[in-house]
Amino acid sequence: MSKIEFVIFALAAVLVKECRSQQCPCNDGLNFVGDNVDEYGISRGLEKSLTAVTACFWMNIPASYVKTHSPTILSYATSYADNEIIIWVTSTLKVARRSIWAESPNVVADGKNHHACVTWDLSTGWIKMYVDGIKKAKIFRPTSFIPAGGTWIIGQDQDRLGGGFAKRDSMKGFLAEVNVWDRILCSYEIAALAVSCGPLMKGNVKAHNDFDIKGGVETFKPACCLGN
Ligand SMILES: [Ca+2]
Repeated sequence: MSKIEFVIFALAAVLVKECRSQQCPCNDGLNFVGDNVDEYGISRGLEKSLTAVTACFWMNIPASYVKTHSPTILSYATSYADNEIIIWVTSTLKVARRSIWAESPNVVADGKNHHACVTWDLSTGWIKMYVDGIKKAKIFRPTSFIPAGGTWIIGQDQDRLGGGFAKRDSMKGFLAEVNVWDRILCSYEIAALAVSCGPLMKGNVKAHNDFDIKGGVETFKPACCLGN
C-alpha cells in the first residue's frame, strides 16, 4: 500500500466512525414512489466513446418491491442499442452491456442503504462489482466499446432512445450520488466513496446533478452512510 492509499484508508476509517453517529449531509437524494413510468432522471450526451467506465451510487430498495419489479438504477442507450449499459436490481445487483450481463452474489434490495460501484474495463473484459466499498464480484465478460452520443437515464430502463419505459423496470426507494467516470476507479477510491458523508468526487462523464429529474420524484437529504 502506498502512502496516498494509506492516507485515504485512514480518512475513510474516520468518516465511517462519524457517519454512523450522525445524519449525512449528502445532497440530491431522490425518493422514487415506484410502479410508474413517469419518474426518472435524464441526461443526454456522451462526447466520445468509452473503453472504460465506472458507475457509483447510493440506493435503498424495499425487499418486497423486487418480488414484482426489476428496479433500474442506470440505463445508457444509443441509436445502435437500447441496452448499451444497464444497472438494475432483482434482489441482487445486476449489470449488462447489450446481451452480456453479470451479477453480484449478495442481496442489496433489503430496505437498507447500500453504496455500489460497477467498473467495466472494456479493453480487458473484466467487470468488477463493489457493494458498501467491498469488491463482491470480478467477472470476465468481453464486450466492445461504448458508443458516444447516447442518452443516460436514472430510475428507468430505456427500450428505445430516451423512452420505452415500463412500470416493472421503475425504481422505488432512494437513489443518490449517481456518478459516472471514463476510467476504472481504484479499490481505495471506491472504499472512500462508500463511507463518505458527501460527494468526494463527481463523475467526469455524468455527475448526479447533470440529470433532469422528471415525474413525482422527491429530493431530500438522505442519511446515506454505511449502516444507517
Ligand atoms: Ca432496455
